[in-house]
Amino acid sequence: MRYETAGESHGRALVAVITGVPAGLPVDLDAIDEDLARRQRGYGRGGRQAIEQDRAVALAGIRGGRALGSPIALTIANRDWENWTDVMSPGAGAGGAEVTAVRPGHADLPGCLKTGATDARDILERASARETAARVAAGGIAKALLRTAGVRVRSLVTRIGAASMAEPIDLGGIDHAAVEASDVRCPDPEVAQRMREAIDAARAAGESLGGVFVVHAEGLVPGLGGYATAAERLDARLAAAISSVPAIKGVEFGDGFALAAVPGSAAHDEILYEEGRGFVRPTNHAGGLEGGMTNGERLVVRAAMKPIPTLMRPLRSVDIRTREPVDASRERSDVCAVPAAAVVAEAEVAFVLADAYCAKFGADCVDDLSAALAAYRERIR
Ligand code: EPS
Repeated sequence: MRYETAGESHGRALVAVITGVPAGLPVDLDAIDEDLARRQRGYGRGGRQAIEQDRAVALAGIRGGRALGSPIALTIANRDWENWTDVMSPGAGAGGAEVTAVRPGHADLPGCLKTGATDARDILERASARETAARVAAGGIAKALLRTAGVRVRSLVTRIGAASMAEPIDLGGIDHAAVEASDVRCPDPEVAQRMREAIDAARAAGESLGGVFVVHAEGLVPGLGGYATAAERLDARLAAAISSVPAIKGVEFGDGFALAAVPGSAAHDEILYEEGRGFVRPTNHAGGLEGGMTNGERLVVRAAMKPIPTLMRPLRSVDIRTREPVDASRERSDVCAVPAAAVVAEAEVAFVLADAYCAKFGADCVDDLSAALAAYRERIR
């Protein structure tokens, strides 16, 4: 399974094209819309989310609630387009709302240098995290496939700025309903309140805030991915997918960087065998990944998001045209989008996992995939 997106933040619409989806896969567009709504939520979001009510419209590849096996095309309208037609219309003569005071931390400067643009709007319209709505829609197709395989991908936010949950976090004991009900995706009400206060303080100071989220997946069979070639290694593919989410600066699996400080006996997960359950591990330091493959335990991926680069109290910059010092440009933006990024990362993780299921069990027909998966489960008991 592969996806590609198109669309500018204030253009007419976003588009996602997903290929390699097994024929017959049940696709619930309402579930995709719910994920789009989850991405829009979050304490600390800016004015744009009040304008948009993201919904996926299927243009191709789905018939009667099932994938045809042909490329799936999904589109999400930008309601804000109505306010930007003079600036963003593809027709000759459109323009204005130019940005030359490039923002530190955004794609503005390297994007202009790379492409020769002298208006950072040509860059930022695409580099905007608005594009991640299309990724969430694409990830919805992956989640549909994972549902048939008994896999559930979830996320929570563990840190916003200085407000953090106590470690270690028991992912098996997480109240998922509390995460979904929380506007910061944090199940601990006391920490969630401190997160909100941190966001309020950042907003008042013209600042922005980053944080940490965890994406985890249950129900995975062992042996997804591969040890034999670099391209098959699932941790490498997951790291690439999550790092591709705007503003992600760090990714770790399981105990991650903390494993560097402990001896081997405290780092690895002993192997036990239980009749009926098969191979089990009393611990999960590895985060469900060994040798570039799933090992059947919960997949645990943690990522760090930097603070959003658009600051109402701007940093020093240079005008891209005059090379004169200026304050960086200010645009409507979010103060904190960590809860949204967690939902986007769910989609990215789901896509990598769904692709790994297709690679191992077949991508032509969903019933063949299910039969191959059942046979595999039986063999490895
Ligand atoms: C976003 C939409 C954008 C921003 C934000 C995320 O909409 P607008 O630019 O119209 O306010 O709110 O984008 C960024 C943080 C960014 O760096 O570009 C969204 O839908 O997620």
